[in-house]
Amino acid sequence: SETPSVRPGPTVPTLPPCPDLPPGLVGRLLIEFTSPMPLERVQRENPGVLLGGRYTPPDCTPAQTVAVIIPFRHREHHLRYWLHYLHPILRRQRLHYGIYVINQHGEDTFNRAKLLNVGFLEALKEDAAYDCFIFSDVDLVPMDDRNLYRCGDQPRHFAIAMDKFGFRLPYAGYFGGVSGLSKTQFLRINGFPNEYWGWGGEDDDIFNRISLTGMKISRPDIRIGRYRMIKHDRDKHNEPNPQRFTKIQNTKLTMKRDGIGSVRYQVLEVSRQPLFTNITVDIGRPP
Ligand code: UDH
Ligand code: NGS
Repeated sequence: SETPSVRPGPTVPTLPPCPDLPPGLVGRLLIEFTSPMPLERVQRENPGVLLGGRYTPPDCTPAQTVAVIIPFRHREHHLRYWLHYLHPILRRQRLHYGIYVINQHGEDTFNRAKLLNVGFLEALKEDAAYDCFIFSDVDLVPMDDRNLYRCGDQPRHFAIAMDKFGFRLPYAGYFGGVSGLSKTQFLRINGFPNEYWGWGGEDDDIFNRISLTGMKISRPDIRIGRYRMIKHDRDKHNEPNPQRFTKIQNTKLTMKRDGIGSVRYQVLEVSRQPLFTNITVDIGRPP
């Protein structure tokens, strides 16, 4: 009798793991928002980015798959600067990543944290391999590429030294701007609150969720966690939420029922652009 011969298939070259400290970082960066930034230019300068804003390093295998989630409405010109600066930085950081812009449909009151919950779920629908989630405002650009956009054993706060706060943390429990949680950490806190309509407090609620589940915020060195914010006026339909002060007193009670397990929304459009995936959602309106 004959034994079936096992024919070796074509050899798939396996890349070595990416080094813990990416080579070729440049450190402090010059960030400015003066001349306008045409999207065509940003596309031309980032030919390695795949449709939908996906990227994989050509020379190594990263340990994590990172979804960058941006809450969004009517900030196209901020997004162009963000893409211009961030794609080269994330590439130098040797990240395997995708960019998801979560665009709130309609003109009802804005809800940042609910959009971030939507981003978590929708990114996972696009690629079940995502295991690290970076939540970034569209108007915040890091001034140092050593501020690595990846997850660790504790939730991470990246935007700790913003120009508008004199490059200092405004208060010890500040968790706004840019933050990162692994999939496990995000699920442990039941995701983010869905019930903060309008400006303020949702980041403090997230901070409370993290503390209440016994986790600790990790932060970069203050000299590295520097950010420039693109100056802007207050948006329409994102007025300060008068309920925010009482709401952040009640996180312990509300986090069990309000979070990733209870988020309701309707996806209206998923559009894969050259430098990002644009997901337009109806998230409803305040009760
Ligand atoms: N966002 C939008 N569209 C909106 C509102 C918010 O895209 O209409 C997103 C965007 O990613 C933004 C983030 O939500 O970066 C946070 O909202 P924000 O920029 O309004 O919050 P911030 O604290 O500003 O930066 C509040 C108003 C400050 C007015 C200062 C006037 N000098
Ligand atoms: C706190 C807000 C946070 C906000 C932070 C910085 O007071 O949501 O200020 O705001 N918390 C409450 O309102 C309860 S900033 O200076 O960026 O406008 O992120």
